[in-house]
Amino acid sequence: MSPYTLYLVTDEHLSLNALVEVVEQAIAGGVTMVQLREKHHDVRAFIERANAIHPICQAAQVPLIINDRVDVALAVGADGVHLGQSDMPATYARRLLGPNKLLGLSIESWKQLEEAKQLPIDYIGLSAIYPTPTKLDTQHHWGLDGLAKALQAYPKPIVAIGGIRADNLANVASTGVQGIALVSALCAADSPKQAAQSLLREILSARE
Ligand code: TZP
Ligand code: MG
Repeated sequence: MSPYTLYLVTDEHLSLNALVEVVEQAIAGGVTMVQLREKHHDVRAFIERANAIHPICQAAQVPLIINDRVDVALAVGADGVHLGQSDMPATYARRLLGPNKLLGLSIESWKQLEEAKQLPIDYIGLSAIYPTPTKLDTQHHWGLDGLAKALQAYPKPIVAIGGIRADNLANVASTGVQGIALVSALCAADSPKQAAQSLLREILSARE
């Protein structure tokens, strides 16, 4: 199974205890990748939160990706970084991270997707598939058609993100996209473990 298959992106509003609980449960339910996404914490708290979930990811051999910050990823020995368009340029990030860390980049337009073909990255996050209350400033909504065209246009793995929930996940997965990234469908679930189990089952059966 691709490591991108069921990709948990953590909700920045979770307390430290709740974050640990969500990551533990989501991994127990089958998530294949975890991104620690922090937008408002200072760097010290970011490192503290990364250190709290890193051993859980390591024990399960689930890669831990750090959002935005190459320095935090290097400091805690995470498995990779996910960059946005206003973060450190991918070429610099690759130089600092070396060849073996995973590097992802959020793509919000066709122009950015074309540019990404030349960059030293491992995958792109196609942002956003649908509008979502989790991130209110999304620029472009790709929809299923845009996703299908992006899959034809871009040679490396694509992770779909934005507004994907239990009721539309099968449609997204049936495009053949390599990964599906979710914040609220996992972090706001009553049981992140059960949510991960059933979402993973749906992805795998939609791909058949
Ligand atoms: N990037 C694009 S949309 C998004 C991010 C981080 C949020 C996705 O959250 P949800 O709750 O899965 O719609
Ligand atoms: Mg970012």
